[in-house]
Amino acid sequence: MAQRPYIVGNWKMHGTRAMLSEARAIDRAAERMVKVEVALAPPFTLIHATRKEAELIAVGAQDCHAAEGGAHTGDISAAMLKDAGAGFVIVGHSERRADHCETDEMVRSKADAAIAANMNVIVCVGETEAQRDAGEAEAVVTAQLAASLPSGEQAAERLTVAYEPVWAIGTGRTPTVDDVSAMHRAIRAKLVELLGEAGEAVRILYGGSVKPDNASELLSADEVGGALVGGASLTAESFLGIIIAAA
Ligand code: G2H
Repeated sequence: MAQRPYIVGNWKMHGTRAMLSEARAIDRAAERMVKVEVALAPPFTLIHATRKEAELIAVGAQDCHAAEGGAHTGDISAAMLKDAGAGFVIVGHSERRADHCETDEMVRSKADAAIAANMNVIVCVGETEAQRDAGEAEAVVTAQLAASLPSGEQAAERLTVAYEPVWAIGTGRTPTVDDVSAMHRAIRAKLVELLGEAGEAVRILYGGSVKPDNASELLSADEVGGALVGGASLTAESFLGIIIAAA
């Protein structure tokens, strides 16, 4: 049976408790949207409350530390996130790779930590505009993928990949459908090379300026199994527009 589209909202560093009403509204509507799998990744501070407010959608985190615990001031482990109600972790988002100098090796360690805590993981990859202009996009993305994927037997079944071209994030610019298709086919081929048959079932999301009015087109591209949505996930109205487009 074909997998349902997976639509994940990434609230980034947005949201205080006042935003829980948006999570509640998304959750209530998700009840009627059996054709789509919906998830939200609020900031750490709202994970527990979102889990309590939103009964149907999946709730996750935007990052975790690679260690189980210890003297890491200001950091948070996968087990702590799970305890707070998170079922998945996003790792390797380009904003973290840029703001926190996260390498592929660090991303892989975080993904391994999430899986060790029995959580699902969304591993993000994507090229910069300069890399695309230089004709290096596929090589960059498949190399990132090979170096960032979690290891171990459980990896494939707990893994989702998100392709997010850095130049499309929060800019309102998106690749063409043909470009998205080409990159997602390349990612699929790499997943199969790395994971064997299990790589066929790993969902590949597109992320970067997904909006209600372009979601349907972007989701129609080859091998696109859903979307990772930033700005347009901050209100129930726009996020539901994307969910409806995916249904
Ligand atoms: C890409 C995306 C969410 P936005 O980062 O991960 O954000 O939809 O705002 O481009």
